[in-house]
Formats: sequence, C-alpha cells, structure tokens
Amino acid sequence: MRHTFFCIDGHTAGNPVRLVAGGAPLLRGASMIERRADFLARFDWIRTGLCFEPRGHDMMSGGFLYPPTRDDADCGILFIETSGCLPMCGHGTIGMATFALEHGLITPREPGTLRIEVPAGVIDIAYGEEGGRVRWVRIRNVPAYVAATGIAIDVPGFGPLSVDVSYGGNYYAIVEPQGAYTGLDDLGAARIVELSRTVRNLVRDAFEPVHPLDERICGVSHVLWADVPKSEGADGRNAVFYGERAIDRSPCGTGTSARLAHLVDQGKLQVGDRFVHESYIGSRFIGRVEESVDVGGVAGIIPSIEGSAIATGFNTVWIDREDRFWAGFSV
Ligand code: PYC
Repeated sequence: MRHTFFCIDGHTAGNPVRLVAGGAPLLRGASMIERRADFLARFDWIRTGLCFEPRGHDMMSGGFLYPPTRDDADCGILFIETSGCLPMCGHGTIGMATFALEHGLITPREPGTLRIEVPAGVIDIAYGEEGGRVRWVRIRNVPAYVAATGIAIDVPGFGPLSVDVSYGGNYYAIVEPQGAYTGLDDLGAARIVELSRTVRNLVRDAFEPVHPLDERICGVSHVLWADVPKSEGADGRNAVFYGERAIDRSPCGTGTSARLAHLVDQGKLQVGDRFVHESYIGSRFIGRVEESVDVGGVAGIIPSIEGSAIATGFNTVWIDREDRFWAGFSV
C-alpha cells in the first residue's frame, strides 16, 4: 500500500520546511493540541516517514494545514519534526504561511493578516506581499516566560554550567558563555551537537517544566547556546539544538521568543525593544518584545518574530509499505 503526500518544500532562513499540502490524515479533537495527541497516537508514522531518512534528514521540519476549530482563526497548523510534534514552531510557521499564501491554500479574511491555531495556542500573523511573493512574515507568538534560572549541571569532559530554562512555544535550556563555553565558533557544530544531548539530559534530570496554563506542554526539548553577534547589525547569535543531531539553520522562532523573555528577565531588554538574532549560519530573524503579560501567575512577555521563507519546489512523496524503511529510520 502506497500513501501519497503532496508537499511544498522550502526553507526559512536556511532551515527546512516541508508543507504537506495533500495527504493529511483526518484528526479527532476540539483544539489543535487535542488533534496533536490524536496524530501522535494514530499517525506518528507519517511524521517519521516524512522527516527521517530516507525521505528526510536530521533537520527536517514541516507540518499540515487544518481547518480551524475556532471561529476567529483562519487555519490550524500541526507541526512535524524529527523531534516530534512541537507545540509551536516559528521558522515552520513563517515557511508554511508563506507557501500556503503564495499557492492559494489559505485565503485570509483580512489581507495582510492571518490568525492561526497551533497546539500551543493562537498566533497572529502580519505579512507583506510584492510581485506575487510573500516577502516577510511577522508572528505575534504565544506568551513567553522564564521557567527556571541557575540550574547547576556538570557536563562530563566539559565542566560545570549554569543553565536557565525559558519557554517561547517550546522549553529551551539556555546556555550563555561561561566557564569552558567561550563561544560557538570555539566549539564547532559537531561538539555543539554532542554536548547538547548531554546538557539536555542533565537539565531534564534536574527540572521538568510544565506550562502553567496547559500541563500537556511540558519538558525541555531544545538547547539554545547563546553568543555575542558575529555580523554587523545583529544583537545576538545562537545555535539551537533539536532532535538528536540537528542545529537549527534559522535563528529559531520559538528559541528567539524564549531568549527575548530571558533577556527581559535579566533586565537587558524591555517592552518595545527589538533584537536581531543571528543563526549559526548567519541568517536572521527580528525579534521584538511586544508587551508584558501574566502567564498563569508568572511574569512573561508577548514576543514577535519576523523573517522570510522561500519555496524550493513541489515534492510528491510516497510512503510505500513495501519499502523496508517506510516509517523512516534514524541512526
Ligand atoms: O523556529 O521555532 C522554531 C524551531 C523549532 C525547532 C526548529 N525551529
């Protein structure tokens, strides 16, 4: 039996986005977080088949568009990635909104804006078009907040680190330069990946964040290594680790959101500030601290992230049950 998925492939700031425009399963659930649970219970083979080798790779990320479950939204998004079905994905939203608008898959009720339901909540999008292309997308994200500071870990072969945990749609362990961590270029990509797995495990052993408004959103999934900017006009740089081997090629939308909340918590940014975040490969998002909010009794912010995406082509992907690797593999 062969399942066919019509995809628009592309990237946001260098990180892959696979918008599955045809072949999405019908899901049960009264909200995107309920549909996410249903997808994970019954259809996770679609995620692994489309994201893992041989049809994907370590960084593969994307999602499906669904009709919204609420009257005030234009559509819903279910994210798929090598690491699972994220509550929210910034680079993925920028890419999927761009490709969907450019190919007429969503019709906004108000041109220039979209309201999208994601598992983590509801996000508002502003975008600019020119010459039939979407040139930029800005996401007013779900609230971000700092969940813990000063988690002490000792990384074998590296040394002690003090790590903070911040939420921007996913929970990030944030490592700032300190001790043996003297900057991204001193570590290099292979070492960042290797260390990140250990850092994530050690932080998970020490602290399990649970979202104050929705306990289904929990657990540290990503590690953000913060650094000073490398190029002119940027305010900060990062390498975001996800899955088992991925470094985000984009500055990571939810990572940037988590970092904005973190910098506000440290008194280094305030409402109204802009923060240009540079990725490991030098691509950029513009982050903004839009407003302060209460997140279930915890002080937080509404962050926004702005960036752009480009489609690289149509891709009809088969998951064929006669293929030994129909559900993908990861080594
Ligand atoms: O842009 O939010 C993001 C993201 C999450 C994982 C990879 N990118």
